[in-house]
Amino acid sequence: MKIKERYVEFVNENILRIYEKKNDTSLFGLNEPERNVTVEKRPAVGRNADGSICIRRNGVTVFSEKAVDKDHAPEEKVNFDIAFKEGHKKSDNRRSYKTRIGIALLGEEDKIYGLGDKAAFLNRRGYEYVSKNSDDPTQHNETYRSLYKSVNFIMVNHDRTWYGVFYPSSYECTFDLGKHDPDILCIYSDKGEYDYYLFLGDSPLDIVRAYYSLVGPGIFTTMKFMGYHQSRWSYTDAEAHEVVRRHAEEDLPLDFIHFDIDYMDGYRVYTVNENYVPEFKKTCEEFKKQGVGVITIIDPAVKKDKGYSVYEEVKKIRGFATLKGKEYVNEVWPGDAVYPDYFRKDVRDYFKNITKKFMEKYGITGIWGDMNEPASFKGPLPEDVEFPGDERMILHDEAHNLYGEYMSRTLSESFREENKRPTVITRAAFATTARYTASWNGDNQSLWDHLRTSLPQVMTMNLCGFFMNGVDVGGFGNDTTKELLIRWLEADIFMPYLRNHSALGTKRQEPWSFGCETYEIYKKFLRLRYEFIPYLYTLQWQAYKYGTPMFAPLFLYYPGDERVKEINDEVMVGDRILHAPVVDQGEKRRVVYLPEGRWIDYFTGKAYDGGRDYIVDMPIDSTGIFVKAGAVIPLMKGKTYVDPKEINEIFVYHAKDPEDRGDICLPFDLHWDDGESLDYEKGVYDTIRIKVGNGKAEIERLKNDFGKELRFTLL
Ligand code: MIG
Repeated sequence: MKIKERYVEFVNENILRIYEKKNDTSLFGLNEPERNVTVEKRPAVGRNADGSICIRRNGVTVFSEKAVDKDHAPEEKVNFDIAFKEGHKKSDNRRSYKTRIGIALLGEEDKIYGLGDKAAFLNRRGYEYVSKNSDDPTQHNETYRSLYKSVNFIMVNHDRTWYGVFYPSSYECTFDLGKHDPDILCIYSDKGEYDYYLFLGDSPLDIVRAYYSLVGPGIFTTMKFMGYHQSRWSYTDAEAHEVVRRHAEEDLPLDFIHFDIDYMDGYRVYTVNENYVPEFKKTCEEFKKQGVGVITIIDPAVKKDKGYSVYEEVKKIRGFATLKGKEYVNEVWPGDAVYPDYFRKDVRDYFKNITKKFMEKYGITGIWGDMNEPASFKGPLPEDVEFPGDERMILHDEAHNLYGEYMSRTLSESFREENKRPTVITRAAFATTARYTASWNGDNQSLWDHLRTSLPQVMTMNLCGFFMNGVDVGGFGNDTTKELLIRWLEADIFMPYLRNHSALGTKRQEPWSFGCETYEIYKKFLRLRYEFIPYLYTLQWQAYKYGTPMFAPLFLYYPGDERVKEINDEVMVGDRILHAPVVDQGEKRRVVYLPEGRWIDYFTGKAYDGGRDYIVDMPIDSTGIFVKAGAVIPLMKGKTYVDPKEINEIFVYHAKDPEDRGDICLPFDLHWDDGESLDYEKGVYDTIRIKVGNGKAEIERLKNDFGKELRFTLL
């Protein structure tokens, strides 16, 4: 097959751009990483017989394109119908794709990771996915092709070699990961160009970081945000008070309570229904005094309603999307609704300002952005709905996957302007969206399957630069059970964003919903979470700063170990904690694989030799936390909410190996700052190296620009 002119551009020694015609990336702006490539360090670029590109590194072929013809194209078939109500149409027309990028899968054992929030396992080989943000609430599983986020980044492992590919287009595209031909991975698009980034490196961490240098940096949230969030669709004022009261009475940690759509007046965004939440301002103030922040949901679509100020004011600046020049109307929660054109600066400014005013008026701490795929109850928005952005007309087909990003960006600006870190959460996202917001993975269900899925899903989001991500603990849809709720909290206890949330009409799943035993176990684990906050906060810092995932698959740290490449139910929390929770109903023990080295059971102190499987007992009130022998971990104690001003003492846990007399120590560099402002961007923070020697904690201040005084006590 004849191949058109194809260019290879070296961005640096780890990043190449291969293209026939470049995609227009102006709407999401990728970074320009430093161009430092020297001739000696360049990988060798060759051409296959058909003219396609292949790459050799250190004398080994690590990457090879493979031309694919038109007939290779998969069928567009959508496997749901339950969701018709929310406007998801079936379309099963066969399409021919303008762009077909083919990449050879060099071995039968090659693994493919990535693609953001897609369910349900780490390795996606053999499946097909579509990047088109969707809010379809049908049960998310491994054959489910589109979810809320379009993160066009994959990472491929062949033997000991790794590479990554990013497809930089916001138009719909399809990833056929060896479904139609087991030896070929294909990226198809009708409107995107033949253009992709290729990431090379010696390890998966190199690849992940190279990708992050292009799309990052991700959000760095407040320390408080890493506390526990309790939510439900939709708390009334009285219910919210009950939640806060019970948490306070029992010293059960809590940092945020969420108000879902019913707090609004007729689902009009930026209004409050005084019947549902009377004296909302007073409520927010009272909660704040108890250390609990309020997060309110905001949907993008605005009720089409004469006299409603948001509608009228945005209309005045012609700030809503149009179709053939006329205001485009679809339906969402408030009934007839219109879509803000966040692609325009004046519209963003308007929403930035009302967000600020709204939060100030009531004392709201954060905003939870939902329905920003954007969702539409009366069928999808036509591809030619117009967002007349600032510089050019943007049609919905290009805007769709970026809509959540532009909304999140708007919301986050409301915080940044006041030197505050954004407390913003989004459902929909594109590859670059983590720059502005934390995220959650939408409407899972109270199913054991979805508990299991939560781990690879959040690990994968972390590989893709979305560190501050989480799922609805306990499951959103359907009824949870006592055992499922307990195991879910245990399993997700180190998730960067930790929120219990459930849907209208489902069994309640607050910590006390299943009686005493559940309550006690819940308490034990929430307290454990809070103990680890100094550690988790530092991991978030390392993630933000260096692109190192904080919630990672084992292969990231042990890429040479074949055994770990498909472990979906164990997580590395940083480089030194391995968490292996029970994720199956009725299980009281589980197989735990520990990679090379020595590992210490956090609860019992028992030491294990790595490189093999163990069967470990885990009754209902326990989970498997294993710490690398010698590792130091900074903890805090006795806190039921996170206020960095009130943290004065760090407790130092040292994973002492009972068989080690030499006092092996793996130091830890604690990150500390004010926990809430953007001053860290100006270098106002501390880096404190913690070591253990002579039976006590030894401290070395590597950087002291914040100058926090902390006591360090060895446990
Ligand atoms: O169409 O606001 O994913 O967390 O509770 C459903 C109500 C709308 C979907 C979100 C969910 C939220 C719910 N929302």
